[in-house]
Amino acid sequence: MFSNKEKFKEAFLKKLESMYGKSFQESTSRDHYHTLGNMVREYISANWIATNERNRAKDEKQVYYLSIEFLLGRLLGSNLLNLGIQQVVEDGLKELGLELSAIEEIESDAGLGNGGLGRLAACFLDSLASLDLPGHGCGIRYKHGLFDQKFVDGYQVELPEQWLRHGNVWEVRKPDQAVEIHFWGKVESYREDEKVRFRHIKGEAITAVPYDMPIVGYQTKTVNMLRLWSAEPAPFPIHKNIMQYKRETEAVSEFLYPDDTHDEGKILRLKQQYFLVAASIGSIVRSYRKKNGSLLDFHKRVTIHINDTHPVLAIPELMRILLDEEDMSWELAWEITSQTISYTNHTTLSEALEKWPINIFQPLLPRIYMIVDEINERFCKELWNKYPGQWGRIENMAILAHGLVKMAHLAVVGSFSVNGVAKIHTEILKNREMNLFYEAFPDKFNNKTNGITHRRWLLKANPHLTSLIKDTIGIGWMKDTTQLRQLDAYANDSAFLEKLNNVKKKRKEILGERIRKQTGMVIDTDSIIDVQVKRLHAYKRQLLNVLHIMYLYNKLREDSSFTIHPRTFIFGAKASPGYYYAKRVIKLINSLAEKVNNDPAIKGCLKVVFLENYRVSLAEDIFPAADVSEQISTASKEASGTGNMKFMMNGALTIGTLDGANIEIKEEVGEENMFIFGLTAEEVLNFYQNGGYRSSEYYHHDKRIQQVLEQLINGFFPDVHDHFEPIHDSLLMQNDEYFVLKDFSSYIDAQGRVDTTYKDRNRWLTMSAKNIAYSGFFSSDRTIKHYAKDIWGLELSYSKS
Ligand code: 26V
Repeated sequence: MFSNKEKFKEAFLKKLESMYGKSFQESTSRDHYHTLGNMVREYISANWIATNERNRAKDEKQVYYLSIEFLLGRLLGSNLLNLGIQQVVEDGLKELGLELSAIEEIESDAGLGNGGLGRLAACFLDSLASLDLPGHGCGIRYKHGLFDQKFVDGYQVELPEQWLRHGNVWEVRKPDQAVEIHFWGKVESYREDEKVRFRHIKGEAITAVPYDMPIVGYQTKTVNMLRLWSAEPAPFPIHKNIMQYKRETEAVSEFLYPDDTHDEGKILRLKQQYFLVAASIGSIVRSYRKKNGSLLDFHKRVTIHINDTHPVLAIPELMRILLDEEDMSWELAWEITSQTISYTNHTTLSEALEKWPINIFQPLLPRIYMIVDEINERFCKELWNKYPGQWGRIENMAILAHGLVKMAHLAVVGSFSVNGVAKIHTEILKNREMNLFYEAFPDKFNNKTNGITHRRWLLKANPHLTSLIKDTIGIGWMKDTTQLRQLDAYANDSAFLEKLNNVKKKRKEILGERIRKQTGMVIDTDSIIDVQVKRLHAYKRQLLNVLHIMYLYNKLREDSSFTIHPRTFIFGAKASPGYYYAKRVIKLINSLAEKVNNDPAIKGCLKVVFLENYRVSLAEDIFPAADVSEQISTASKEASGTGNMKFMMNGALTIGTLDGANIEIKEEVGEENMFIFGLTAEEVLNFYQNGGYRSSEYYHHDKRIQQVLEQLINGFFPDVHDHFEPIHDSLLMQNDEYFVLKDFSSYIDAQGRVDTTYKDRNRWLTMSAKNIAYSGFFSSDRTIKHYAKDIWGLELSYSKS
């Protein structure tokens, strides 16, 4: 049906009629979307079945990527692209008077993630399938993804997200493969065959129903699986009020937690974590048993990868199955479990490390707690033998301590591999945050620098740049992004640079049009488009960006000799609903926009745009249009960042600190092709360790700082009274934890270099070309090949390693 446009048109019209019983004339865009979506899913199904059969028949190791988040975005466009039928569909629809891009717009984003961690999981799935690797996702089918963000008078308001309102064409519900999960209750011991055994009784059961989504590889026949679990009431008698039971059960997969949450210890969150783990492992073990019988070689044929600590209960859950259901000895069960699990850490921020109070954990998961307790007991004994008498060390490494279950400790102890997500992050893990564990188990630790799928973030998001690259160096880079380096030969070729300039201009116009439709604002597409898009968090320092804009505004008003190339500052960011500080920064950005955008005195040289509801589909229009990529975290705090890679691949130049993967960007493209500023991670960590930073000194010695800080509290923003006082105070009274004032001056200098460089169009374009040329390293294909080879022990059979 997709072999040529005539066949496609015919099949499309037939499908439309059979699905809706309507004529083409009467049909709506939504009908078109659902028709096309269903056709594509059916088209995928033959390869999906074949991949499943191959996996069942062959003795190949399977990887399961367990993640509490998968931030997929829209799937129609990426599926068409990966299947290689985009053009046929586009042409066929055109002849019917329909625009494919308009139909794609109907799809809701699958926004089952907060940010970097969830989007990384989605990029990894794309790479796994595209590299023909047997790797599957396991997650939760949240009824509501991350909240929708609205601004009301410049303040963030959260609305429930509704991605399933019109159904989901990509999923297949499999009620016959449901798994039962037990919470609460108690553990009973009994004797059988001279052994003490345990059973979990009087628990409350809930049913986990899988919804499977196909993950299509690019130009391959592989179709992997993303299995998302939905919580439903179990079909048997219960002692509780039935309405209450139904409500409580369904609540488990109702909402994605807006992570960065400061509301710790929420029992529902722990329920979600065990729900994901028990359902996933239950179904993995079931299909493994069906194929292999015994679980003795489980670790040789299965790897379960845990994306951060949220799925860490995979460790005690697998132990439970091996001990209680398979009747294995502790030693054997532990050998198999710890050789099955691998773990990625995504942050060193101490407030983000998960710890659960035992008094919440134990009653909810009594058998799992017993097992964790025993893991801890044995681990502490092992440490005692290794480090006799070193109580302090053992206390700091224990899994259970001070009434808490420390999830990261459990993850390190129960896995065979621990990896960080960029070089510097892994070094900080090894030498600081997890140093004691590194000393005890140095061989477990390794680095896997993050990547992004160039298919979504370049081929799909930026077809204009894609065709320029194709016209220039051919198509080899599409399967092997390191070949983008061939573009370096064109970095001084004026004909190429002119085309690159035209592409950027075109993409700015597309973004400009979207901004006009969404906000009514008109942006200058000849201005420098300077973008910071990411979650709002103090360590990411959106505030540094804001204070710099305030400085520019003041300078432009006060110093008539000061000129800059016009700049449009674009922000996109959601703040966690309970993160009041971050919400004040949102209001500050909106207040600043109001002020700057309505002041004729600055003659259109500055504009500030804060786009509502930043999400994957919006991001796809933002990255291609950007000139400047803001990556300005306090050094040492951003584990990797992945937006930085998307900007680079689309030819934006980075202004950033030496943090996360910015460091590897620098290694690839060279410091001369970016704008580095600020404290290094080592300097930051030294300040934290030894003190010596006094933010007030920077205030007193720098008039520019004095002025912008005063403006936060002196009525400069007339509508807010004292709303920004906590921001002001965090910088002065609380000694500026994130070194905003310390880095302010060097940031202004770096922004000055951005301005000067941009004015030299050829130089800028050369730098932009070089950024694209050296971005190939950041394809998630590279990352996944390294995971496959070094951690998972998969054969890269069809792909080059
Ligand atoms: C969670 C929390 C929770 C408590 C309050 C503070 C806080 C701050 C951050 C987080 C996020 C933790 C996990 C995460 O999303 N990490 C991100 O993972 C990306 C993919 O590896 C990486 O690129 C980002 O640098 C990293 O922040």
